[in-house]
Amino acid sequence: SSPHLQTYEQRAKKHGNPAARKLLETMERKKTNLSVSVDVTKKKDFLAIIDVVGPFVCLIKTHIDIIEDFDQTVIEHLQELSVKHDFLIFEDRKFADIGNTVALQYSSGVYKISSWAHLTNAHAVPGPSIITGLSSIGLPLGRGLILLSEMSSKGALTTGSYTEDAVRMARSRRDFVVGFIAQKRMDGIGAIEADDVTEEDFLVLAPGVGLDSKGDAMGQQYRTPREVVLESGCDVIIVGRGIYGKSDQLDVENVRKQAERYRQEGWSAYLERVSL
Ligand code: BMP
Repeated sequence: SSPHLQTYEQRAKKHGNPAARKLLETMERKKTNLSVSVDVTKKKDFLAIIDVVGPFVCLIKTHIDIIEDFDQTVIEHLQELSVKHDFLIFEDRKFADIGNTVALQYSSGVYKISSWAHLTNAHAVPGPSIITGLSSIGLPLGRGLILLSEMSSKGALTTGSYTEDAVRMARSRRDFVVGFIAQKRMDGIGAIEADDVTEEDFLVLAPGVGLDSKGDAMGQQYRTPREVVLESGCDVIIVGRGIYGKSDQLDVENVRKQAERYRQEGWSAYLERVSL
């Protein structure tokens, strides 16, 4: 049956990529398909939010380049928290250049993303060479790549044949590409008869998730965990402001409450889905 009707545990056993396998195992063990996107600019707030939501998530999503007071201790603490709370790390870098450049951006510079992020992502726009470049660094380290095949923002150009071509790119590199940023499952999309799609299991990570708001003033659009997981078959819900609210007024107790609430919503939608 289609991967989204199988349990995360069943899928973990069959997955060929170590980062995807570890993520699926973590989801099953902690009973969570929640990823929190920690988009704040101070390292103190960044680490405080992660310490509070850690018990409720399978994956922490970062934009490491928005932290104003970044230094190497941010990564050290992030890694300590990932062990303490048992979650994986996903740097939402959205690479979008030629293979040689993305290989350097992934491995080098200030952030050395490949040394600490289990997952990172890339736009499909440069074509297959972006996967060649990133995999030359990430594959030996056991990392996984997520391709953006759809975006959550109003008017996104990631539709139709672009989405199909992105899925085709992923299909030809299943050793390294483990899933998509998308709004729905991509099973069989763009496949031609010669493609064997029966063995493919792409994880679908869905941003644009919120319970109390339909969007923001800059084009973001929100759907509920139930819409995303049950109706659209996505595997991981990515929630940012829905959990930490306004970062200049951090209310730690409320952050904990919201993380538990989204975990519960996402997990019950998953349970309903696999029991269909
Ligand atoms: P929020 O829940 O606060 O709207 O945050 C969503 C997060 O997901 C942001 O970090 C954004 O960069 C990311 N994201 C998105 O919203 N839509 C996409 O299509 C792809 C993303 O990575």
